[in-house]
Amino acid sequence: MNDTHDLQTRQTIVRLLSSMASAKEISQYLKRFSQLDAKRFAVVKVGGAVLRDDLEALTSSLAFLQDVGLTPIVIHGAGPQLDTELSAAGIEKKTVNGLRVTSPEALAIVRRVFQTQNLKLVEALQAFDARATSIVSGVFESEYLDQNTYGLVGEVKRVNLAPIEASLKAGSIPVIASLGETASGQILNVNADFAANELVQVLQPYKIVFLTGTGGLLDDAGKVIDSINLSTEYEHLMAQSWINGGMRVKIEQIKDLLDKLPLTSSVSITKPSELAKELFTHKGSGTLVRR
Ligand code: X2W
Repeated sequence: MNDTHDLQTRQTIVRLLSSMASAKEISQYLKRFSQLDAKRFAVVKVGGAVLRDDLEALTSSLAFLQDVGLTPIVIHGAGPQLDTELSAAGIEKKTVNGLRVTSPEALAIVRRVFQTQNLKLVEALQAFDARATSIVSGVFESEYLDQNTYGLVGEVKRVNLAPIEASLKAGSIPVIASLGETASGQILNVNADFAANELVQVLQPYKIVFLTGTGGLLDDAGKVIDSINLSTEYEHLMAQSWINGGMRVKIEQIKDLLDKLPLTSSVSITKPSELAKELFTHKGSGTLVRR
């Protein structure tokens, strides 16, 4: 780290400290996170929309974590970018159960777009003096989900941690694209939320963060819900008529995921600019889900 960057970092930390919470509160969280094994700190899922709309806040928030000695593991999608590029190539969009039906012609574009989006984030981080490693293959060992229905779409069978561990060992943020490959080397398109869930089950991290544009799960008035305790509120929440289809699925997926993790793990849904606040303050910012 050079001196200018050092100074910038200190200024950023001071600004954050004074705007967010007491120093005592922040150091409590810092201490807790620092005691975790590097692999078990946090998995951060970044949707393609966030890469498109909020790259600067995303980059500075991730770089901030590295500045304070914490290395998140980042897994990203590229949904909206794929929509744009496939449509420009004259390939009509077709989804079944929310998954993109992927032809061989589409896959060539999917691979290119994932590469581009992955490098865009890695380069943005590096321009911010953060260390980041591009990982676009070799993590998600997959099989065809159902070739007749979805084409070249994968279901993750095994997660290979070696590239992630090598990156963490070098103190570099692993930035992983959600592409899978079969035992015979066929690349497959994998839904980024599914890939993140598989990764989380293997790593068992303390924090799982979904970064979205909305900044959290929204209530009937469109306000971010602060926290959800699944052990006491799940039934009540699912009985609410205002919980729409997409949100219902999201809450169910989070419950399934947390059921497979230690009780100390929790899921946060927030936006990039609020990441530090969500991680380092009692009040948080976004929706905290625990069980
Ligand atoms: C997704 C992969 C990208 C993704 C797709 O083709 O859109 C399948 O549907 P977001 O931005 O996180 O939604 N794959 C099979 O999940 O990106």
